[in-house]
Amino acid sequence: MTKTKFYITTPIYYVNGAPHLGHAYTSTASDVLARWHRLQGDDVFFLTGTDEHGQKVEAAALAAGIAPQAFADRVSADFEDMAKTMNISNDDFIRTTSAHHKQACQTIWKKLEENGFIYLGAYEGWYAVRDEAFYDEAETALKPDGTRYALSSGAAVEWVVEPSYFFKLSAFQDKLLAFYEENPGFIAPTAKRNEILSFVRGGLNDLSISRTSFSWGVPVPGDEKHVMYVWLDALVNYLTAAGYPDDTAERWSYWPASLHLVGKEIVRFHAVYWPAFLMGAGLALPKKVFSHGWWTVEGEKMSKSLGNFIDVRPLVQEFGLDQIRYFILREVPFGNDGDFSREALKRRINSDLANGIGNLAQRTLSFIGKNAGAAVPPKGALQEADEGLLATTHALPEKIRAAMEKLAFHEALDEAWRVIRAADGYIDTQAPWSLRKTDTDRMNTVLNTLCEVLRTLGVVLQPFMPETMSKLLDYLGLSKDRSLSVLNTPLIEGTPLPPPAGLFPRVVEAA
Ligand code: ME8
Repeated sequence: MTKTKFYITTPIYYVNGAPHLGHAYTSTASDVLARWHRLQGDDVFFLTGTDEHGQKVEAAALAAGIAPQAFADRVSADFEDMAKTMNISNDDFIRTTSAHHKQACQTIWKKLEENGFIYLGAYEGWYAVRDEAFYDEAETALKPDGTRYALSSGAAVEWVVEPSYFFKLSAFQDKLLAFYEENPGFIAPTAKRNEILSFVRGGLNDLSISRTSFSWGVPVPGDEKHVMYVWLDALVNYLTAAGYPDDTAERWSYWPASLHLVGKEIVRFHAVYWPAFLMGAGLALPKKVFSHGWWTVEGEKMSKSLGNFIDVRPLVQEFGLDQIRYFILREVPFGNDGDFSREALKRRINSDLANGIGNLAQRTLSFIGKNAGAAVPPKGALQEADEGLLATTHALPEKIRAAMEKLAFHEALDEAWRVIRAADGYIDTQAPWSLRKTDTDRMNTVLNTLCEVLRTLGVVLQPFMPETMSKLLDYLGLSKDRSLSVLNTPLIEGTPLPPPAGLFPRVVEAA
């Protein structure tokens, strides 16, 4: 049987500044999905990388007094380091300054030109370097000090007049609307879809796709005074990594992408410009663009002026990797905005991880170590309480699958925690510590049931907390096959169990 292909991407991050919580968030969410699909047995290609061209990066390099390429090399390596720290399981890391990517950009440019969708003109209008975006005047406003800014992002805009190539975006309005209609799941969540639909219904202007006032970009083929607009360059990364323009490349079988996961501020680029470019080049369109919300930090927007960008790496050092991964996916319904605070983080670590799954595992496994021969206990006749808990447990993988399908990470975790609470209640009522003195067969059945609960939790939570769940599965004596399908085979009674250690230490408040 051929495996289902699943090609998932993060945005490629600008190398003008250091990686922060927002980048770690998108990458972690994508990672959880990639790992979930692998667990399901899908053939996954997971891509992340860095967006290295454009005016913003050139300006940052200049300010640092370093040549743009050397600057990009340094910051890109820092993004790779962040991915490593967060245990991101990407299959490739693309850099837009690579030779292959340049070739991919120039090929698609020529294709669009050949197909009659590119013409030379002159751009005169507003541009925000911070957003690398062109804005209509109606999308901007004046500040009291007379400077103009983009309403959607707050970024300063400047008046730009320069020769420019244009992409005939206006020719794609009806095609895009028909595509959205036929593929209602293409843009999610629904509120975002509605916003994009109304933007496209309002009419599309042709899009400036080259710049001449700086040179840090991919040269336009045949007219090297121009560099390509950084968003055209950037979006093409998703094709480059799949082998484009070599349609015989093995990677090409992953195209079209299954999912572009992006922050809410860049949906227009992914859900309007990108499908239009692909239609213009005669290429297949991605299946879905999902927009997630933004984090504030301790109630404030992260910004240069406040200097409150959070680097997740020191947090990982302080609180533990899986603790951070869990927190960011549990705290906020995916798609909504949320606030990151140390208090909320500590609360979740203590209540959900240390007192929740950590305590359940420790209670069960240390009890087995001391009182049940440090091996998977044998199961006797099941009673109603066992059957009830096992039914809840065995329903969990499907519930998680359904939640993951709609990227409802918080719901997936909530379902798992329902099982944890049910198991806690079960231990209290079954009281294995009393059974130890009165009925060891029954005690073993209770412990076997708890091992099955822990095994199920350990397997399905691997995508969220890979390191810790791998430890838990080690403590349960599971062999190396830890995909969802192992849950179809019974636990092997008598498997010796190693001495367990605590999974999640409590965070102790400084006095
Ligand atoms: O936009 N909360 O790169 P970028 C949550 N290069 N997520 C956040 C965030 C926050 N406060 N801040 C940033 C670009 N993000 C382009 C993309 S793709 C072809 C080109 C995340 O470095 C979120 O995923 O500005 C957002 O979309 C991304 O970082 C923007 O990263």
